[in-house]
Order: sequence, then structure tokens, then C-alpha cells
Amino acid sequence: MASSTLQASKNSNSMANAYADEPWGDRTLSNYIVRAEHPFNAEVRLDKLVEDFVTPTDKHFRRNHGPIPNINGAEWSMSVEIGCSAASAKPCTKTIRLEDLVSLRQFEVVAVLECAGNRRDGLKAIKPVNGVIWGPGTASNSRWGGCRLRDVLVAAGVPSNLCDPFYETPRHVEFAAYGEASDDVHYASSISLEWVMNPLNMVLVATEMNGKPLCRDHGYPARIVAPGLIGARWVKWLKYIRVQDKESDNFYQKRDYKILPPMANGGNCEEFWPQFPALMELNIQGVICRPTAEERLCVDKPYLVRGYALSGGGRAVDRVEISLDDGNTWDLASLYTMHAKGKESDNQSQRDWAEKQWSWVLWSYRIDNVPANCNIACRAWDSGGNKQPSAAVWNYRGVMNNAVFRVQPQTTSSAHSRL
Ligand SMILES: Nc1nc2c(c(=O)[nH]1)N[C@H]1C(S)=C(S)[C@@H](COP(=O)(O)O)O[C@H]1N2
Ligand SMILES: [Mo]
Repeated sequence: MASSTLQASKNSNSMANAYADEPWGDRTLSNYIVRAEHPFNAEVRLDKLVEDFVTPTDKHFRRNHGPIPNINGAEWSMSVEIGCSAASAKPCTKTIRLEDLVSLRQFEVVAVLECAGNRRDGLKAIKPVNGVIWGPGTASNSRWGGCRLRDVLVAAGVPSNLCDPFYETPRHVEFAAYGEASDDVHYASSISLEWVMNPLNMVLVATEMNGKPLCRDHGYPARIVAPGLIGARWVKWLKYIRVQDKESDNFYQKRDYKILPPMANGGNCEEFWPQFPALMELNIQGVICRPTAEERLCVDKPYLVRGYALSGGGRAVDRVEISLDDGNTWDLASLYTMHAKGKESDNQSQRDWAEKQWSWVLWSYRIDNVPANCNIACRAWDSGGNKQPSAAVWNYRGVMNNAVFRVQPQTTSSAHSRL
């Protein structure tokens, strides 16, 4: 056997072995549509997703680019490295253990995590795309707990004041993960230091999800929580954090999770990758969860349409509109949400629009008399004036599809339903 073949079979064997120890016991499979077992990729069934404002852990979608590492929390450590120098911050490396994270001030944030590939199926319907084909079930809204990443960095010597000369050049914070990844030596990504250091942005080194230690699928023992940014930046199973002068060189930063122009494809994407930025902030998104396309509605009876809506960068979802006539006229849905300060509310007039918004909005809309030909569309807007576009725009990686969401459930005449 040629040595390259030996090498290839060794690699595929070691990847296969890495999947021998997956946490199947932590996965309530009845809540999910499993898109791939290895790596484990599962989206939430829409009817389950809309049952809770704060998504329970066993209904949170799971998205992986490799096997799930099995880390012993008592032995775990990560390094924090300040790799760039300035008068106010000396290069430094610190080793951080779980007890160090717990000794810092603890925070909680209810934040929506959405994969940039959510609704990739809508782009695949136009032309083939590269990636796991997801429906609209890769968005979830859990309660994350831990310390702020800014506090970890300040303890390592990064100046806490954004006016410090240290911030006169753009700087980046790279996160790398334990474990293997399909496309690079490990999974890694970065976000700007300026975003991380703003305390209002609530970037956490999270150790808890919904009041319990993270489970293995979601990043035990520690992961990044970056509210308002795409899921790809919420790096799990942290191995190191580096403050540096450039963004991460990792595949998932530089060669993935970008909206490439329509002429880019599998053969020529190398040429386009350097020209377009790594995605950060989520875009305005809205999805109808009930009825599903499989549901059967009774004609002339009332029905409560329900769904979720979210946006990125801390922008608030300020309205969700429903159309029953193919987008000719739109009516307002009722919104239910939670403010950054943790107050739940369904009263728009009490909102402080200056407050950043990290959680999703659940919405409902009552149809008094279900029409025989029932075609429902939803369109969300955010505080930046952005709304869902009426048509999807194809891109090779199949990311950021936020087109107006439409569903056409089955209907049955009321007379028939009484039988
Ligand atoms: N180490 C590591 N972190 C990762 C990933 C990964 O594959 N490996 N996937 C990213 C992507 S693309 C998403 S959408 C989120 C999903 O987080 P979840 O599985 O907790 O829902 O994790 C991100 N963090
Ligand atoms: Mo993702």
C-alpha cells in the first residue's frame, strides 16, 4: 500500500474512533430531525421549538463540525494569550481552570443562538449549496451563564478602557477548541476585541446552560457565548483564547461562513474568500412554527399561528407581520419577548429601544376563519429598519437565508372534520 493510502486510512480510522464515544444518552432524539449522525447535526422540530420561550437544553439544536470531545472538567485548562504588545498591554500567557472562571463575577443572559446555515434548504431549492441541509430549526433561545470574556482578558492584562491607545489598531480575539474538526487542525474562530470589550455585548465564557453545567454537545466545560453574532463564533470546548493583531486563520473564519457572490462556486471559491468578510452579526429572521406544512387546519375555524423572530447585533425585533394574501397586505402579530435586563414582556410600549436585544421574540397571530386555500407568510422587522426580503438570494455556502417565510398547511372542511 502506498504510504499516502496508509495515511488516509489511518486518518479515517482515527475519525471513526473519535465518534465511538458520542453522548447519545444526552440526546432526546424525539425532539429533533437528525441531519447527520457523524458529526452530530440535529435541528429542532418546529412544533417543539415554539413550546418554550427559554429553550430547554434537550430542545436546543446541535451543530458540529467534528466529534464531541470528552473532557474531564477537573483536569481541564485553557490558555489566555495576549499576543500583541503595546505600552499598556504586555504579551502574556495565563492558564485558566474552571475554578478561575467561577471566581470571576458571574452573569446570565438569555440569548438566541442561530446557525448561519439555518434555512439552507430554501437556497438549495434554487441551486445546490455546500453544507448540511437545514430547515428552519437551527435557532434556539437558552439561558447562558458564566463570566464575561472581557473580565478574563482584563485579568490577563488587556486594558479595560476602550479609549486606551491599545485600541487604536483593530485587534481580534481568537478562540480555539479541543477536539478534531473536519476541515482544519481544530475548530477556531475570532471576533473583534472592540466587540468583546463592550460590556453591553455580554460576550461570555459560559460554563452553564439553563442553570446546569454545559453538556458535552454544547461545549463542556466552557464555550464562548456571543449574543447577536452567528453561531459559528460561539466556539465550544475552549482550548485557548488569543488577543492578536489579525483575525483567525482558521478554515471556519476565512474559508467558510461568508456570503459569496452568485458567480462563486465549489471550483472558484478560493478567489472570492479573501474578498468578503467573515459573517458576524445575525440578520433579521422570522419563521412560522405552527402550523407546519403537515398540519391539517379546519376551514372557517379559528387558528393561532405561532413562530419565532430574531435579529443580530443587539437590534430588537420591533414587528412581525402576517400576510394571508401572498404579500399584498400585512397585519401585525403579537410579540412576546425578554429585555436585555431580564424582564419578560408582551407590551411594546414599555420597551426601552436603546437596550440591546439578545433573546428571540415569540409571536402569535389569530386567524378568525381559516380560508380553504390557506397560504401564510411572515415577515419580521428590526430596529435598524431591516425586514425579511420577499425572495431568497442564493450563495454557494447557503448561509443567512432570511427570505419571507411561507407555509401552506393542509385544510379540511369543517363539516368533514366533525365526522
Ligand atoms: N468547537 C466547536 N465549536 C463550535 C462548532 C464546532 O463544530 N466546533 N460549531 C459552531 C457552529 S457552526 C454553531 S451554529 C454552534 C452550534 O452550537 P450548539 O451545538 O451548542 O447548538 O456552535 C459553534 N461552535
Ligand atoms: Mo453554524
